[in-house]
Amino acid sequence: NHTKRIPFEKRLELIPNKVGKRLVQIMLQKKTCLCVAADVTTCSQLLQLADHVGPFICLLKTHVDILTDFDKQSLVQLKALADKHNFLIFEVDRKFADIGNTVKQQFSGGVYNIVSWADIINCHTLPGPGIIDGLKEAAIEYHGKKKENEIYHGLLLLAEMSSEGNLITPDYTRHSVALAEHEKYKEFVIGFISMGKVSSNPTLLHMTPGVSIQNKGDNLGQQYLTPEHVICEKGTDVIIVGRGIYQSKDPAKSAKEYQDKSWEAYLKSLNN
Ligand code: 5IU
Repeated sequence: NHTKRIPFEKRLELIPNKVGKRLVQIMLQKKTCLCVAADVTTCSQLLQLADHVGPFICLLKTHVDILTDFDKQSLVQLKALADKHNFLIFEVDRKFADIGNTVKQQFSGGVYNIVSWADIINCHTLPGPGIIDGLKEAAIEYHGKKKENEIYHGLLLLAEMSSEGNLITPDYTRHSVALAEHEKYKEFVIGFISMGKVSSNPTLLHMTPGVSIQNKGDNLGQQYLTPEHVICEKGTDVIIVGRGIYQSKDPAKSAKEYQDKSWEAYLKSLNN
């Protein structure tokens, strides 16, 4: 964590995955390190939130299985909003955690058909490398037999969690980092969900949940740090903010505030 931060412009040239590249391009264009966690329960709330916070974010994280009225048409509209405001969609809800053969089906099948609309997904590393292989196969099959470096999906590995008492150990994190850094996955794995920088490989992105300007935590184990702390002290790249934005009176205004704080912290961390 003591290595100097490399500017996103430099990292952009090194990142092999298309989604990872696209994300960093958006961050630079819009000057934002903000991902909004849209944990709302209806499609209309989701679309409204996406439209309000869209201008200020690089990424929108969804939990499709908490929507009471999920329908595919709303996803088409969500995609249109992503194009309108220039952000990517991170379907994180699954945190895939099963064996390769099962996650392959969960990713590409079922009512959600995640492979057809999500740009970024994530998974636990608990099952071992087979989980990455299964997801990668599904991504490649969906896009037809193109060259490997044309995979149009990015996978984040869950290297650390924000919740109090979670069972992830430093050793588990190190193994997750080793998987992400493996040559075999460099076209597909774009980084981590972690509490800060866990790898010095400049092609891997770090995204950190448990971020709030106002609060210290909730009554179900969530623990919060400020945008500045996770970017400057912990060295993360993207902050993930849920309730701090969608529960505020004016989500667009709050999103702008988090965007500004995230970008200021990024610029400050370049000089650290
Ligand atoms: N999230 C966490 N912590 C984690 C992981 C995911 O908070 O370790 I992995 C998700 C859960 C929620 C969002 O969708 O990030 C944080 O939302 P709040 O900002 O509302 O706490």
